[in-house]
Amino acid sequence: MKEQLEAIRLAAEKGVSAALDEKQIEELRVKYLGKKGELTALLKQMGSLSPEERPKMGQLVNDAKAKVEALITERKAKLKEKATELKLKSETIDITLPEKATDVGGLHPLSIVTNDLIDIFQSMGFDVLDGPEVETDHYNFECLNVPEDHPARDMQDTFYLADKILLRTQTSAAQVRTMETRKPPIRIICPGRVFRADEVDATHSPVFHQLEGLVVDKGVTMCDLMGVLEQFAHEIYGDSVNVRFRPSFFPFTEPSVEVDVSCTECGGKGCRVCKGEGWIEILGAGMVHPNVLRSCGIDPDVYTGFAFGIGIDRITTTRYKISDIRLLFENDKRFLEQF
Ligand code: 2U9
Repeated sequence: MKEQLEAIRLAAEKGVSAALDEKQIEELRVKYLGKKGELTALLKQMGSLSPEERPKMGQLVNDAKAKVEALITERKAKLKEKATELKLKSETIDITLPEKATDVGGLHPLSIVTNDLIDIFQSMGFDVLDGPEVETDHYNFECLNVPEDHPARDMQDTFYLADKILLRTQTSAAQVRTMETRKPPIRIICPGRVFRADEVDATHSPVFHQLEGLVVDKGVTMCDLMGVLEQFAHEIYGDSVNVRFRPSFFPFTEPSVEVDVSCTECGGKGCRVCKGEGWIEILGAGMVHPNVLRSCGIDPDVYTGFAFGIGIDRITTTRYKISDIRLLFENDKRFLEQF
């Protein structure tokens, strides 16, 4: 039995030190130490030994079991360490590798143009302000001298949300709110989204963008209006364009003008872009109507002012030769990536 024990112990030690993974180790543990294992079987044969030999042999088998057990534990730990080492090696990050290319976003063309307009007016000393998109009839129409029966108030033209609550049709409402709280001198611009119930086509959208400006002080004249807007036109279209002022009408300004620049495409000769006119309209403006100043608590006998409104979408489409305004609102990456 002693030789048998020695043979089993040697075979177990050989097997354990040759095992390559935890699965093989487990198989060996079952083979030698399990319930039906070879060493356990030896213990079961003890009954056939003499009472003197039994404790000696029992001790030898138990020693062999303990030794094999210890070998298995040691080999298991070693294999685990090796596996961890391999795993760490395979998971090492090579920080010298170039990073994966990612898509970098850019500014929307409307934002580019809005920022340019803001820069121009800020350099002339204008403050930039914001206002609510949901407005009241009072600020959007009444204070701006737009009478009750004016077509602009029609449900067809204005998005009403409730009685006398609407989506602003112009950013002037924000400027009225400013005039109520700030006293002259006032020099402000208000860029933002405005809403009109227009049918959608290549040149009309129910959501569009305006930048309106307002100057109020003692002694402000039409000459100030013309100087500021001529300077603006030259900054945005270049010094070579001609600027002209045409009489017009708006309820909130008197007198009112529309401002044109000589066609940037043909230089004024007449082409497809300017529809043969030689001129392109860029904005509307005028001296603030005395009724508007009065409704904002400013005495029109003491103060005068001028105001202007620029369609940002139109400046954007002409600058980038965009043939359809809808492209500005569709968020098609193929379009946006060009700016
Ligand atoms: C106050 C008083 C008056 C702002 C003005 C215009 C003329 C104008 C259009 C330009 C293109 C609207 O987006 S558009 O269709 N705007 O022609 N806007 S004067 O007048 C004001 C502003 C604020 C307190």
